[in-house]
Amino acid sequence: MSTEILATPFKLLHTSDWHLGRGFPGFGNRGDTRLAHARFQAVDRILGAAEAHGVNAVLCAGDVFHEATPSEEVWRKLVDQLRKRQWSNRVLVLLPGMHDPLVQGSPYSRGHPFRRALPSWVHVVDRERFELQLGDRATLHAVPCQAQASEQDPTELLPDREEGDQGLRIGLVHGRAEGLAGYETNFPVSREAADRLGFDYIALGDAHDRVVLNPDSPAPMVYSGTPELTSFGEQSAGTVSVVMFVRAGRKPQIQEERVSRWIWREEECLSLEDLRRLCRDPNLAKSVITLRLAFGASLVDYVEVESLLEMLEGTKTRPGKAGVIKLDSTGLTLTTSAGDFAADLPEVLQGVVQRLKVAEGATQGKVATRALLHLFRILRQGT
Ligand SMILES: [Mn+2]
Repeated sequence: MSTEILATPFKLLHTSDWHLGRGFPGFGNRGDTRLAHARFQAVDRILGAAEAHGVNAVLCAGDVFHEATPSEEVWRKLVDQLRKRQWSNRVLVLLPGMHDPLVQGSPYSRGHPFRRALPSWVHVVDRERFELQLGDRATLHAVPCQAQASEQDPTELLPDREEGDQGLRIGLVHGRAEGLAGYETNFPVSREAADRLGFDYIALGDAHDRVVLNPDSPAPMVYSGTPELTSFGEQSAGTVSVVMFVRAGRKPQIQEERVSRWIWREEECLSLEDLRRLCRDPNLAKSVITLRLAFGASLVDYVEVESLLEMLEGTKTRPGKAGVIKLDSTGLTLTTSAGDFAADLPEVLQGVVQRLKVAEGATQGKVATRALLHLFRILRQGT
């Protein structure tokens, strides 16, 4: 194959696993809607990045939607976002994945109102051997998922390079490559497919982390990863790949570009000072946090803990400093001591405090401790 320099470099933006319509019920109502909305916002940034880089094509390698039959609200939102762009020399290709396979009733099926509403520059991989000419030098070959599970390797349906074919050949499939957790259970993907079949690049979807399968091979197979994280376990998600072909027959340059906004963090505070430090963190507003508290606090400290948590979580009248937060305070204990209350308390209250302190050691001890906390708080407010 010749290695002539292309008159103009050919550029792709590869993304996958948008999971539009995904819910996040573990984060409460506010967290759920913010994180669901964040996925659409990521799509806007991806489309913007495609324009900024002047790519010829954007490939989304499956799991565009979180479900096979997303609600009209979900697919219409995507349509609205796409229709805001007026692309004339750039295409977007959407591939059905495991979550959103091409099945009956799918928005990808012909005749579905989603298809009719899409702008003309959006292409849907709606047949088994999908082929699309990208500019005058490249051809895209794509294979859709047609079920939520299958033992078939989708790359087996990709055509081999024909003799004398000097063009760029791009593959687009969704599945789990050899060596990744879960391989062989669903849509297994051979790591050698690009090499064996004469592809210049195979864009993969399914893994949410970014993975370059064969970095030393001239024919890269890459998972771009999900553009916005969906869980705490995802270490290297949040990017897209900008792929530039400068010379025919030579390995493309692959640039990783961050598009995620949200930072997912699992935090544990083992002291009040840890919690104070977290509250000063400049990235709180764009953080999705699970916060575990595991320390004992005196009455004075406990009151501060409560106000810091209120600041993080927000109230009905004030937004929280944390973007999304899920709190586990089962490890927070309240300890009271003799010096918690002023010595000049009215006699009747001193008696109450003493009786509650005795009650703390009894079977209903927790109730007594809460009562002491309430009394302490009321007395502080009064001074
Ligand atoms: Mn996925």
